[in-house]
Amino acid sequence: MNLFKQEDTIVALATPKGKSALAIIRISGKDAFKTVSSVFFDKQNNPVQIKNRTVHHGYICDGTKQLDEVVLTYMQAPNSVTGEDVIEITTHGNHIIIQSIIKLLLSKGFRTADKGEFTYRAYINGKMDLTEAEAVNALIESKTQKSVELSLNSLKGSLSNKLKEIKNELIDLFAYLEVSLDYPHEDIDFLSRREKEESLKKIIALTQKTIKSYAAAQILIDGIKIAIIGKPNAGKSSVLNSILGYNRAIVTDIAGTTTDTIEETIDYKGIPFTVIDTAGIRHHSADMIEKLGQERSKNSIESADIILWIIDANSNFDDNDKTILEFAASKLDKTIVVLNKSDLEHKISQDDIKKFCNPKEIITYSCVTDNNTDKILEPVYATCAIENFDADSAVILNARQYNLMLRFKESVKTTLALVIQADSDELVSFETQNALDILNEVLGIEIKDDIASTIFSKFCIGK
Ligand SMILES: Nc1nc2c(ncn2[C@@H]2O[C@H](COP(=O)(O)OP(=O)(O)OP(=O)(O)O)[C@@H](O)[C@H]2O)c(=O)[nH]1
Ligand SMILES: [Mg+2]
Repeated sequence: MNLFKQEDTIVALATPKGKSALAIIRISGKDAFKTVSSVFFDKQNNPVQIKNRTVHHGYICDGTKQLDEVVLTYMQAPNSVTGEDVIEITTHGNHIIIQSIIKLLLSKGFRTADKGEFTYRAYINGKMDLTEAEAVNALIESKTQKSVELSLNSLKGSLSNKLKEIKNELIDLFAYLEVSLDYPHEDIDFLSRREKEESLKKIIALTQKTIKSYAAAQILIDGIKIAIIGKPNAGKSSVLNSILGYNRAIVTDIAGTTTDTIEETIDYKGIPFTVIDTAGIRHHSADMIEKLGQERSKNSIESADIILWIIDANSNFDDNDKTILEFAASKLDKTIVVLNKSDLEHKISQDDIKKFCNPKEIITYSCVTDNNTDKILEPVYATCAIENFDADSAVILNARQYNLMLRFKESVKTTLALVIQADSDELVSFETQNALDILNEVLGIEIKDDIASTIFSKFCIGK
């Protein structure tokens, strides 16, 4: 990101590339008004007087050539999304038109915006803090209704407000400590030890609640990975197709039909479930392709949050099943066994399986007669443990915020220990300042340019 070139006026397509009814070209910077005014004309080819907070209709022209009939809005600095002069041009959603308008604006001295640069400018100009800027990105990336709600709440300031509440509590304490340091001979105890302790304990409790929100938020935002494993022909691909509700994977009665992993994501009760069908695992794999496929199956087991182990009820628990048991051994607490083909004669029962292993759960199922995949998905959902999660509360959205909040909590705990030990106010004050610095980093106050650059580079262009 061109962090040091804020004097540039930037332009980018804010809507996705490709054919669409409409597209929006976004411009921000000091030359936006003057330059766009010079290329914007009405039907009679007269320049249009662009007014603040007004929607205008007209034509973007390159000399005498009309490039497109457009609608344009102007938001004058500082009352705009970036805090600078912002113009949005709504064009027809044709790539040639969009490119010709952007090319024209670039020829007039604008620069193409870097990833996240509009949001970066909003942040730099105090329109939002870093947690709110990060919420913008989380919102765009949201895959389910629940993660949309979460990100939207953060964007409206739920996390930011909570952090500011914590910060104010800490600043109060810091102020008292500083005063007592500045006037050491005054015989006034501004804050008793008990009051200091109470204040710090309150901060720790608030911080802990916020930190706890991350696990649930991660599940809601990133979802969970579910690997379907089992020996060849157990019905893995059939289970995947049942879950998806359409025939995504090829199903045949030939053992070894699936040779590669097949990945699809569904939205189950607001959580993105990424379901991965894998190649059947055999005790002795035959050819090269099968070996490579099984290698991928093993990798899927390792990276999965939940394993659906499909066992064929119509077949004996054989060496192939035992090989799978070895692979999944360390993850049995995350393994749900699906005793499939239960419509056929049972050669193995739930009790037989329990003799071999102790998975999280065993479900009896049939891809032929059971048309209710909730039987499989509900136990998977239960493992996510998000029932009591309050999406309206302050929620940590990403690893950056999470790691900093852990550090913050440790720092406040150290401060509390110092207060309890009745250490000098100087030491307590020093540690309080350290905690405040960490909190400021979460909010993006006085952070280094390279940190900001890394954060905003994760955004898409035009945002
Ligand atoms: N009766 C019955 N047949 C099933 C059931 N599930 C799958 N099958 C059949 O079992 C055979 C194998 O199914 P697949 O879904 O291809 O099995 P797979 O585990 O993906 O097999 P590979 O990809 O070869 O490892 C097919 O003929 C399916 O129609 C079931 O619940 N009941
Ligand atoms: Mg298959």
